[in-house]
Amino acid sequence: MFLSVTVLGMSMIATAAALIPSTSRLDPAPLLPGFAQDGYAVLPQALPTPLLGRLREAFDRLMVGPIAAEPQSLQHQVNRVIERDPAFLELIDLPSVFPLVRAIIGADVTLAAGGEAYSKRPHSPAFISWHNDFQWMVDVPYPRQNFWVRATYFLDDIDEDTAPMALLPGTHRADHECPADLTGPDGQPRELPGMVRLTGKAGDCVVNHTEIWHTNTPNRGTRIRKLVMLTYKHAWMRQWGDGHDIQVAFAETQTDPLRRQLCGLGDWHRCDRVWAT
Ligand SMILES: O=C(O)CCC(=O)C(=O)O
Repeated sequence: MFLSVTVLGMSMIATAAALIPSTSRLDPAPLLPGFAQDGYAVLPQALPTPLLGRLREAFDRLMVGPIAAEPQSLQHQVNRVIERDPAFLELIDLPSVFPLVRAIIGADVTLAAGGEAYSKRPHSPAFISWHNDFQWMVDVPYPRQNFWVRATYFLDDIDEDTAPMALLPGTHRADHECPADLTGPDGQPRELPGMVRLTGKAGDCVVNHTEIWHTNTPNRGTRIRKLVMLTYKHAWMRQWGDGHDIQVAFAETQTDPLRRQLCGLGDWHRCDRVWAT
């Protein structure tokens, strides 16, 4: 028995926003019920075309070194991308995505890390199987509150063969962790009833609750899968360490109050309840 939760919502792409012009400011209200039910939302064409072009250029430039150093790695990763190119920095408060993140987390929203670029090579198995992101935490009961939200930007089209992330809608509300038997003996994710593969077009964005059960899938295609991920949290949580965390010197270069807050500046104990958002 793979799935014992009773909360598998199946509205899937019903959570998707109606097509929106990517330069306009997103109204998050219509998306919130679907996000609460399913644990994710799809924002088609969230990236303005000129920004998508600059992101692609920056992504390819940043990946040259890591790919040359370890060509056989299943996946290559560059951390703290917002510090490395202004195109990535633009994503942190993007009007077509950030209002949803702000609405989910709340006024004390901050970045959980400096953003990651991920390059997954063709003809490669899944590099990670079914999990919820804070599965390793002990003594934090389920169902869990919304700790973190992740925004994943597609820099190229992603079809069923291009290693789409897959998830099980509604499992962010499960009363237990993601079971180990969702992974086969070969370490690869099993096919599960109700699983949704997050395919889409270049420029799309997926926002997900990080406790939803999710997995990578094999890249059976001939193209590299290119994603950029930003994660957000409450101000009272620590950033992810291990080279992911935004450097204070970089944060101090920001002048916009919201960006300074997002980069972790300012007290987390704002007893006056005054936030930049
Ligand atoms: O990149 C993917 O397809 C999934 C990544 C994932 O599961 C994770 O980072 O937690």
